[in-house]
Amino acid sequence: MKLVLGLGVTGFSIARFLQQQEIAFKVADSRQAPPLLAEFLLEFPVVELSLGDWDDSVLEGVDEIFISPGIAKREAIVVWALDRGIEVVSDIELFSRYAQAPVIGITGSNGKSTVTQLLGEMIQASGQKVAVGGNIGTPALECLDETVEFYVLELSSYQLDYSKNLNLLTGVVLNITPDHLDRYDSFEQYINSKLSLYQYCQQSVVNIDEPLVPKQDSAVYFGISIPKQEQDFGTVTCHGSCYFLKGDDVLMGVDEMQLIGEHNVANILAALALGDQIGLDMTLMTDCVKVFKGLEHRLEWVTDQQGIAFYNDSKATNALASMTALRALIDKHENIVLIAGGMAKDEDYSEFFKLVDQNVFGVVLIGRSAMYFERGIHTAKTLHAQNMHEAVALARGMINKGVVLLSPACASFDMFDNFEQRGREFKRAIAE
Ligand code: UMA
Ligand code: ADP
Repeated sequence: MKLVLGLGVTGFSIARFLQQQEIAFKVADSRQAPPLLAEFLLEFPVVELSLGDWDDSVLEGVDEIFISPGIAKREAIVVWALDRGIEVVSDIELFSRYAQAPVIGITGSNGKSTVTQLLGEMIQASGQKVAVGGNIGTPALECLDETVEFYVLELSSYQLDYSKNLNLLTGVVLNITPDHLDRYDSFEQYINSKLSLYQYCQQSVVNIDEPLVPKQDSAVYFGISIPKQEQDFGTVTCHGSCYFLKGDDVLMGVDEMQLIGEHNVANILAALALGDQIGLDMTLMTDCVKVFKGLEHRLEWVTDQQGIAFYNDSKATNALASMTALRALIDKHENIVLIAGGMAKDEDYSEFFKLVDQNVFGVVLIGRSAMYFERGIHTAKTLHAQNMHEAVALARGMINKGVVLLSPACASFDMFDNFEQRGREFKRAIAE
């Protein structure tokens, strides 16, 4: 008997898959009312379901557990299972046992979704059938299909932690900065979790600018500077213009990409390196880059209204992500008004405050962290708003020309369901 732990989208996809395979299973979730409960009861009326505080009796007769990534290793149920010698594995590992086509794995602290989506679009443009999934949103098991020719999976450290046997054609750890430290005993543990991806890769792509990723023989490298070897990817600046390179070959101008910011230059280089490694045509890939507009809520240009450009960067839930967005905009715009705040992370915001003070004209503060941010910001003008409509109205009133950027540097749960809802409210407020 298998046990499915967690009834979010991952748990649901595992249940569906096991049912299809006619493998017996039961389900447990530590929440009394997990998000997909009603749908589950409708679709699986006779499957045994345990809700609420973990109880070790649920492990009786279980020979393997398929676990959702949101459940930490320190949770009692995981500790009990491991004590009893029961295997605890991710949905990604289950997926790997059945996937017939090559799988490309993408992890890192930032940029995963952007690179995953762009590579998916490149493969699709090459006329091959591709399925894109994993941490980006669609659970990997939902992607399984015999007609698929390539799988591109975004992998979180949580998913890697519960995996032991993946089979990846190639993969990349884009970058590593402190994140999810509530789940790890140390930063080193988080680094090792990310780096574990490479042990499953037949080939690999490595960011030469990321000192935390060890150099590897036969890897393809990417980085912002001029490539050292002919198979590597980088950039060069010549007479004031910057170009993407493979070895010595100029691929396209950086100003031809739709995305903005140096972080996106790195993301594009990573996608080009992965695509090249799996044999995609270079012109076809650069054509994709030229039209790729990025994902919703990631430094997404919304509209220009009377000289003010609005950007939605609701996905920026930590200081570093918001600093990345600000750095992408400050060179091009003089007046920036930032909408920030929410549930602050347990991290040091001092560099973020410094960048704001040096480069931002005004800040509209929202959410629980508003007073904390107010104390940290000294020279930029600050205002407070109770909701997104008020925030947009106040931000618009602060400048005649320039940029209004929603980049909260905080989680959204104090005012919104998730970062997507926060971003959509921002866009609705602008439209109204
Ligand atoms: N939870 C419980 N008890 C349980 C099970 C879950 O309290 O028994 C809680 C978890 O602590 C967590 C929440 O429920 O706070 C959701 O966890 P989950 O594992 O059930 O989540 P899913 O709905 O299955 O979604 C997961 C990923 N979520 C997490 O890793 C927390 C989704 O990534 C992913 O898109 C989806 O699988 C498909 O692969 C989200 C995410 O926030 C976007 N990921 C983190 C990130 O990107 O930083 C890693
Ligand atoms: P992830 O899926 O890893 O969360 P996304 O592609 O969704 O990453 O981007 C989320 C945010 O992370 C972006 O809005 C941007 O602020 C920041 N970001 C993206 N790519 C990078 C990168 N290569 N380096 C640093 N920050 C980045």
